[in-house]
Amino acid sequence: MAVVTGASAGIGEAIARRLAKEGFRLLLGARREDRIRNLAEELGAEARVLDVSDRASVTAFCQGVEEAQVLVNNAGGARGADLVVEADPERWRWMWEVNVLGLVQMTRALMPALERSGRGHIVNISSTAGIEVYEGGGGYTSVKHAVHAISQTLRLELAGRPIRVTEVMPGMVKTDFALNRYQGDQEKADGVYKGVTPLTAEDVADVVAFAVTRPPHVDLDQIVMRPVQQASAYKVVRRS
Ligand code: NJP
Repeated sequence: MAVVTGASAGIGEAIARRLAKEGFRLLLGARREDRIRNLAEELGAEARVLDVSDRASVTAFCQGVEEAQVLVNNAGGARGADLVVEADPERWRWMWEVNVLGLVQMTRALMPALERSGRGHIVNISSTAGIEVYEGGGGYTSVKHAVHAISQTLRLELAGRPIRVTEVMPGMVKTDFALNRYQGDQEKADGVYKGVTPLTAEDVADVVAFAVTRPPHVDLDQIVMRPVQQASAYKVVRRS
């Protein structure tokens, strides 16, 4: 079985669709119940409401999961683009609770099930923001740097056990990510992708599918992927 968090939209939804095609049984989680239920019905999967930042919700979600081969920690995102000296603590708290503590809580809760599968695989969807910084990105880059550090630490701590850890680090992907980051400001969100052919959620799902279908002795540690027009957070060559 594969468990996907944040499967109600964007990259998580695309991963769910792709892993279903690869033949995985799926357990899908997110807060928007109608969306995950519809998707689960379409894919013949199971859906449960999940707020990764809420310990009780994580416990309830993972209840009864005896065996899981794959856990995709995808739930996450950015809120705002505050300068560090103007950081809004509520926005930063949201980013830390979902991207970092949510990932840790899910990983901890499913560890016995991953181990029982005999070939567990944790896939953390982090970001190029986990290895780069930019002005106004302090909140988001710090949480994804934390995901980067945790992924590497996990790999050390799990060495010798049958569990792989893959960190997928995408650059710009066209989803609701920017719209959510800028609290529904469509113009601002559109500006992020202006003049660029961004990655699609399916591009990321493709890479996740590749990683989880390698033979069990092969661990793809880190996969960095970007649109060709985005050489770094700083260097995006836009069509005029
Ligand atoms: O974003 P979006 P993406 N508990 O906003 C869920 C990373 N990334 O698909 O709960 C459980 O369309 C939310 O579901 P819901 C990014 O940091 C992206 O682009 O129903 N789930 C929805 O399904 C993130 O880690 C880009 O609202 C929660 C999903 O998360 C991952 O890719 C670039 C939740 C967000 O879907 C997927 O983001 C990059 C909670 N508490 C990394 N809170 C990019 N798009 O450019 C949210 O480098 N969700």
